[in-house]
Amino acid sequence: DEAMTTNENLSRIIEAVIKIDAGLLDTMIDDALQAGLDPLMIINEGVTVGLRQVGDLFAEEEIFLPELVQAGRLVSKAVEKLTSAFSEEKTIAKKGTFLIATVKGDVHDIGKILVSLIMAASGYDVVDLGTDVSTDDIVEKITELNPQLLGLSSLLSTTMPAQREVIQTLIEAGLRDQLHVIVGGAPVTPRYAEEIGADGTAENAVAAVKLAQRLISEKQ
Ligand code: B1M
Repeated sequence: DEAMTTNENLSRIIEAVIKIDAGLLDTMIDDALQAGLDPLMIINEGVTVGLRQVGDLFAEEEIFLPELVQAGRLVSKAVEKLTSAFSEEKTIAKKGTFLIATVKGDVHDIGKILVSLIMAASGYDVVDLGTDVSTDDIVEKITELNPQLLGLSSLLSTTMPAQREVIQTLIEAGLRDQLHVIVGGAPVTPRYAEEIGADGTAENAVAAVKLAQRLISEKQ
């Protein structure tokens, strides 16, 4: 049964991530690709599900920081491998510039990289400023590049206020109206996005592309 095979492949991948076993994960990903699973499905329903469970184990103190770091590296590598096909995709008509950063104080970047890759594959010129980026650096880049879209990623409840700070600073600088701001990251909710004056949030990379499309096509 086809569905059975897909689920089995995905649960083996999840298991390999939880075990933080690089060799096993590599084999399981190859098996899944061989079975015809879509790389994006492997990322969304396999490796990142496993990583979230690793995060839960960390929160429950079942594992500690070294394991969390290892799991992060393992998944970064897997995502890199699974998305290498995207960057080889043919260039399509450019839709605009998307500036993205993980906010000040926050070094989580796996989600941001995924969003960047999918946005780039969808025709946006992506400028990724990296992680732990100060509000001043973000605003400076906006002045320099004049992007249509700004993406702010935050994975920590302690760094979410930096998303608000960036938007406030843009308002004060008179720059807010010239671009759309998308905020994201696991703790970000639609309600929070609205509260801080963002144009929206997306729960994953594909949803981010859809949101960007909608914002760009709305009359500005
Ligand atoms: Co950290 N960490 N971590 N961590 N870590 C979390 C976020 C945590 C929830 C784990 C937990 O305790 N359960 C917790 C935060 C608790 C909280 O604030 N509420 C936490 C903590 C506490 C910490 C440290 C403080 C631990 C410590 O040092 N004691 C520390 C902080 C470091 C810092 O930033 N200053 C820390 C460090 C790390 C590592 C470096 C070890 C590593 C990151 C490696 C890396 O990124 N290169 C790490 C990891 C791996 C995680 C978990 C396990 C996984 C995050 C991840 O990559 N997920 C995470 C647990 C969790 O999220 N439940 C956790 C996969 C990724 C694809 O999903 O990032 O959510 P995500 O991105 C998604 C969507 O959110 C969305 O699309 C993406 C793709 O689907 N999205 C956007 C993301 N950005 C978007 C932007 C958009 C739109 C959509 O538009 C702009």
